[in-house]
Amino acid sequence: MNKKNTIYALSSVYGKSGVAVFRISGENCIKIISKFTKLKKPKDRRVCLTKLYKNKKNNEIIDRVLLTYFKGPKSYTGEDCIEISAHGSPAIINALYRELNKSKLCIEAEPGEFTKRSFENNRLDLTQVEAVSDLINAQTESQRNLALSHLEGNFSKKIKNWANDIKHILANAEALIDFSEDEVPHKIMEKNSKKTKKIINEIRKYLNDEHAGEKIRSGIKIAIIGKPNTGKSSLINYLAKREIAIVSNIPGTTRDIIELNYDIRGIPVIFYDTAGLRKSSKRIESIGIVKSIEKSKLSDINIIMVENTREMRKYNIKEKNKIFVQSKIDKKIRKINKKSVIKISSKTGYGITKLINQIYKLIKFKRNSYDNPHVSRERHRNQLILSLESLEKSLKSNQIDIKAEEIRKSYINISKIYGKYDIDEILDVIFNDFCIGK
Ligand SMILES: Nc1nc2c(ncn2[C@@H]2O[C@H](COP(=O)(O)OP(=O)(O)OP(=O)(O)O)[C@@H](O)[C@H]2O)c(=O)[nH]1
Ligand SMILES: [Mg+2]
Repeated sequence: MNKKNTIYALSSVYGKSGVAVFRISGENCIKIISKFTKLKKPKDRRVCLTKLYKNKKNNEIIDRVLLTYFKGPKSYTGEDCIEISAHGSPAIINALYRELNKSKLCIEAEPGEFTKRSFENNRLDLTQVEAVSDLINAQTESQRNLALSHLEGNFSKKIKNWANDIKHILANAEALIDFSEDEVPHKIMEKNSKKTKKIINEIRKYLNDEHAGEKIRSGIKIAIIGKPNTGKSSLINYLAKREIAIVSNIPGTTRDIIELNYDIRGIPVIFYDTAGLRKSSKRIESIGIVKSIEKSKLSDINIIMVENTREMRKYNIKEKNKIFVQSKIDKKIRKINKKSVIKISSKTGYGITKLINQIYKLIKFKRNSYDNPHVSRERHRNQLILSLESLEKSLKSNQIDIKAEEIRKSYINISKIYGKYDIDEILDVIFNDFCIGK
């Protein structure tokens, strides 16, 4: 990627819409404004209503637009930027693409290139770059909250504080190597150990969060399992408010896993309808059953559909990860006489709210993800663990040079979270998730 190129992209979705937003970033912004408009000197961060000309001499207009100029470095990318809000018509969008291309003043941006420049120009750190992508992909309140908190820098502030403390510990350790003991402050070793222990405890406590952030990002997995014909597919259809799964009174109807994305009071969950569990001689059904068992193991919660207490004993799943449900309660059936078994009907909707409340009870997170943001990616967690392990090793050694080496490793690993060291390979992974215009 050539940093000197001025780039442009449609930042809103292509098609018919109220407004189509084009974004331009780079040193040719002013030239572009003077080529396409009659504006004399655009003011920084001021919106102006103006005509965009295809040809200024014969007053050939592309559209009447709102144009905002952001002078670098105080812009999203850190470079001169323009945002053009045109009418959202495919014809106008196409004309703008054509004319911007023809001007040779800018080239079309690659996915995530605006944000990449923002990172390169120190406008955003790596956790904030990731948060931009998460915010765009956010479907629920908790995802929006978490992404926004990371974008505001709350998470990296926390990490940078630890990194800063580790850097000081490292500086002290280096001083002990380079200078004799009477040249350095009194009891510096003890103070270093005390500080290290404090950081270790804080990071350990912080990581003990049931992976809430990662779950908020990717959705909480809930498998609906049980014997054939117990009403699993009927339940997922009721929740989806449409027929996403085939329902029949023939046991063994469902074979493939069927997914439903769902929002429980802002928390994203994914329900999985699975093949009924039984011994089957049919090949395809058996494959489905193997998949059901795998899905059940990989899920955070299992909704287990049962018809009697005997069936309940078969499921060896932790208490906090399972909910027993008896369906078809609208029919004349023998009700299971246990309060813990939620009785529902997928025909009338009876008991479904109770079931959703019970799920919410199991999945709601203690920590407020905005003010005290969770680790939202495995990448962050892995780096924190590496950093923590090095701190622990540094405490175990009595040799100051080994101590210093471990503290340095700890510092490098924690710094990689917000992007200071060897970040090229991480960048490629992150920007693969981006869309054009961001
Ligand atoms: N009256 C009534 N019938 C239900 C209810 N839930 C399911 N059924 C019926 O029970 C039969 C089996 O329902 P399914 O939802 O296909 O059961 P399943 O557990 O998905 O079955 P498999 O896919 O074979 O494992 C169908 O005839 C449904 O119409 C309910 O709440 N009330
Ligand atoms: Mg089914």
